[in-house]
Amino acid sequence: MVSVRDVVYDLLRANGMTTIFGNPGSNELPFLAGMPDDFEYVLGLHEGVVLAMADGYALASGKPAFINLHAASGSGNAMGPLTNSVYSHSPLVIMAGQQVRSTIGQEVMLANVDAAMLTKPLVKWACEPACAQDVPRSMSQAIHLATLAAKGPVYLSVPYDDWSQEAPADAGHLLTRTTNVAGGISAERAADLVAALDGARSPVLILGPEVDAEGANTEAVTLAELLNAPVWVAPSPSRCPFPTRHRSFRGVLPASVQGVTESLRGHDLILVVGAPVFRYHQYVPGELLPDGARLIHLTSDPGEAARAPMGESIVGSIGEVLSHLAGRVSPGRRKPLDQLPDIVSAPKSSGRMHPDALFGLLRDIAPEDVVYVKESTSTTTSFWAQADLSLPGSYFFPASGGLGFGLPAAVGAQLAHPRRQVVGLIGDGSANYGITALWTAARYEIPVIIVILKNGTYGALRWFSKILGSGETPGLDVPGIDFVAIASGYGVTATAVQDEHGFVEAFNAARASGKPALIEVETEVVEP
Ligand code: TZD
Ligand code: CA
Repeated sequence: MVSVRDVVYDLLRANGMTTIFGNPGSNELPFLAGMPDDFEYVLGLHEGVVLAMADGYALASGKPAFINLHAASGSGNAMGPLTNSVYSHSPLVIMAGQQVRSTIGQEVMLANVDAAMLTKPLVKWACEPACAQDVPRSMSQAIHLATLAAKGPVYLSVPYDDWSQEAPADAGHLLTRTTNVAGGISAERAADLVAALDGARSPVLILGPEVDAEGANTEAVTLAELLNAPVWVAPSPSRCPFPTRHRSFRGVLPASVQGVTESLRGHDLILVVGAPVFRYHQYVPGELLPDGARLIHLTSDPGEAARAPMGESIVGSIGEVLSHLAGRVSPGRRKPLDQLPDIVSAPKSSGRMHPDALFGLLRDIAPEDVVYVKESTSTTTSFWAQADLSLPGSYFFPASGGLGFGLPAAVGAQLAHPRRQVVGLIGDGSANYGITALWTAARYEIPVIIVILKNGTYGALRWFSKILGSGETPGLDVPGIDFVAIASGYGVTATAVQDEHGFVEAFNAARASGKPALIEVETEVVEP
């Protein structure tokens, strides 16, 4: 007999999802017991960490990730980090174990009451299959829906007595299914777009995370060079879509209405690619667009297109549209932009290290293909001023601003990238939301390097309270956390360093060890 469980393992295998990120409970045991040998189970000690590790893995690998959580309580623990996965369009298939079908209505212990409602505001789709025989097809639906543009997390609740049931005779069809979006652009619309770009006096490109997710960075460079146009990264970026030392690169747009409009003043055509229009943060009202500017928006996400407050949106495949434009826009219509000035590093200090100095040092000593996962919220300006990122997939940041992503996502990204060094740049506040990922890194010998920027405070909130004019606020300082002791407790080698020399030594030792490591650095408080 072929069971429902057999077919679901076959389906996961057929879709390349042989790593299971999870934290088990009684409802999940019948699925997990006797897991096939070609599967790997990665245990996380808290479901928020499980989810964020899987997210880092999915983002870094570009493949869907499978997550197994325990009932409602495990799912609830995962929902904080899940807010990020929605906006990073992470293809996550979350499966939660459910009590025996016939007992859910009685609300027995660990029944997930109204399971499909639980994660609904966040996921693309949530379902508890109507019967055991529909579990394989529902799992297939979950995988395809998570990976079709716009990608995103989905949620499936499966009663544990379903696993041993006989699978439907025709379930084999599911194993060879494929789904694709034919997301090109019509010839007519493409011609309009090329004409608009060719005819613009002063076009500007605003690039978002989807450009990097699609690996369309090279096409974006070609387009920027043909147009001789400046390039900004869209506000609140979760990825880096463009080489940061390219002469077109202008940095990250401020995350306020007024900040965006001021930065774009003088341009007559604003082309936004692969980002929402726009993901503002601080509320500084103003004109949505500079006078006389036309905004055209390319995205694969109908939701992003529909909710934008201005502009003309085109929904389609970013990669295809960008490569189409890069092959057709006329070169040499505007004069080349000036070369960028050299990066100015912060002067060496004897006390706490300035974040500029730390990021400048990393730029010089980290390998060229380093992957940064960053969750230190007050150091954004410092980071972008110092960064020299040129390869796709080099930078990840929590896409909804929900802390608890960074440290575990760095572990997940390192698992996905055996050949690239992943470095987590994590604030002494943020680290605590996902700290147990250190244990997973140690347990599975995942050689990630976690750098803790220890400034003793919730730096970004100090700055925010200034913006809001809200005055002195309780609960903003986090002094006295000993991350070296915590990391040692979880089995990760850790060092506190005092200066640049100490940092270089610790970083090189971590790299040579092939094991996870944590480096704690006392840093100056700066503003985002
Ligand atoms: N809780 C969660 C889950 N997400 C949040 N974004 C916050 C609380 C609020 N918050 C921010 O938005 S930034 C921040 C908090 C607490 C401070 C983070 O401190 P840090 O980084 O030490 O990690 P900086 O560089 O000192 O700001
Ligand atoms: Ca801090």
